[in-house]
Amino acid sequence: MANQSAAFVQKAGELQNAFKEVQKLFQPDFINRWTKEVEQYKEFAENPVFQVAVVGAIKAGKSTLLNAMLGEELTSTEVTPETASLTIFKYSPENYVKVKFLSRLEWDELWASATKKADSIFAKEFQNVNGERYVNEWAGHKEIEEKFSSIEKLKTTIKRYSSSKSGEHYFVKELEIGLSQFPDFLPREIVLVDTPGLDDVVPYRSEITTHYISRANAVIVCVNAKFLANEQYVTLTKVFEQVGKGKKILVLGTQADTFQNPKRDWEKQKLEWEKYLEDLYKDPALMRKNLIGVSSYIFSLIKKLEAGKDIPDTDITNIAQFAKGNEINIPSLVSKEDILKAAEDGNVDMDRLLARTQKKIIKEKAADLLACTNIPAFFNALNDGPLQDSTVELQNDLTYKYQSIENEVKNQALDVKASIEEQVTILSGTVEEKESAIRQKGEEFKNLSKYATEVEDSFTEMRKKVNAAIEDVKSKLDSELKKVVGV
Ligand SMILES: Nc1nc2c(ncn2[C@@H]2O[C@H](COP(=O)(O)OP(=O)(O)OP(=O)(O)O)[C@@H](O)[C@H]2O)c(=O)[nH]1
Ligand SMILES: [Mg+2]
Repeated sequence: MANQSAAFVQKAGELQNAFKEVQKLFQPDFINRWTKEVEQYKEFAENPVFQVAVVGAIKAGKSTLLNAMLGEELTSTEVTPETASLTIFKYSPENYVKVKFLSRLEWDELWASATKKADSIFAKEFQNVNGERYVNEWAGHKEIEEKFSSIEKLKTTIKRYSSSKSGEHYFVKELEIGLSQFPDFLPREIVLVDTPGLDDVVPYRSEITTHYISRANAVIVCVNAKFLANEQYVTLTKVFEQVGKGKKILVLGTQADTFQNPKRDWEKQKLEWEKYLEDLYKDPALMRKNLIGVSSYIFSLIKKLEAGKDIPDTDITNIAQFAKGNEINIPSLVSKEDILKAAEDGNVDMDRLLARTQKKIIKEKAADLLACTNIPAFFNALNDGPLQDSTVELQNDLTYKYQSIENEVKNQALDVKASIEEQVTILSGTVEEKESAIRQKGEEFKNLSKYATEVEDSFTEMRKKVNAAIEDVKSKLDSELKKVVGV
């Protein structure tokens, strides 16, 4: 991959040099546009990435899923709308956070979009954090980049710029997070992207996600496993329209642990969803493979226990309940020995004792329980599906993007060349030929009464385009023109 990308970086560099040459000869307006486009392409070719977007309605559990994938609580999860900007996670030898802010103009657009409705929640929340006093400092703020050796400090900074409780977060356009500990199961070229809810009350934010989807190489759509209503179906339809290939889309029924009986209820629900998704996937086998009910929250809790970290007793109860629904027995009994031991220590707290006992059993049965969360199945489906040919896809992306730039540049260059050649032919032709060219121009403008002026205009236009290199020919023509058209 590195060699191929270096070759494309070189090609992009060659294009840029060619632009500089053309720029010296003429100043066509498209050159600036192309220079910018090739610059962006070069950045991509220098560091090609395969983008995996996590999208869905607000509160679907997107951030919780990303935390499960990343093995750390990096993104803010809350019961109230939380993710307001694109948050990009990628591998990096050093941990870092890069924050891009909205320009003043973009902030004004967001504000207008957020306060369109008279009783805007956004405006109220903004007032609650005294947002007005942040505007001057943060709208249009220059990009910030900080490096971190400690993951805890990195988390604090992420929270500062992404949590809806902070004033700054309103002005953040994009957060990029570099992680030295990137999940083993993901290729290094992958970037994971957390997105604002597709149904965010602020249209400006939901549009960020809609636009982003078409750029992503793979999309994970999170839909609360309990609710597949018309709204979610519309969302899914939009995602399929934007992405095109069903192979690149995984649909996750999230928070599946909240079913009374997670396994059985999800199986039933899945059959129901399949009726809707069949039309979108157009391939029943692929649909069944890419539609998975997951319990990210439970997965992360068990992983924490496995890593020797503690979790609240209420979460132990949640896991025990989840286990029961999956026919894994975590008894609600405390052994006699434990009670006697606690009595010796003079502290018999039955709830605590039960949690401790259950925690031990959960750890013993961790592998089975993790499998029931379906997160491992989701990782497999991601690797076998959308990520399977990520390197080939990236290579195709590099080639395709380069070719489309090259083609457009070529076409535009050919247009300019043809127009210059035409002018040079006329300029160096005989008087008769010039007369005939003028006559031809005259034909083109025959419906216009001021034809003579138009002919002159068109020659003025030509004169502008023809550069100093043919200056001498032009001056000869000027005098000859005078003879022909008398100006
Ligand atoms: N029980 C359970 N709760 C979950 C699960 N996933 C998410 N939640 C809870 O659902 C709420 C929303 O989760 P988030 O991950 O913040 O959802 P989100 O889609 O990122 O939300 P926004 O960024 O605000 O749009 C939080 O209170 C989570 O703890 C899950 O698998 N099981
Ligand atoms: Mg979120």
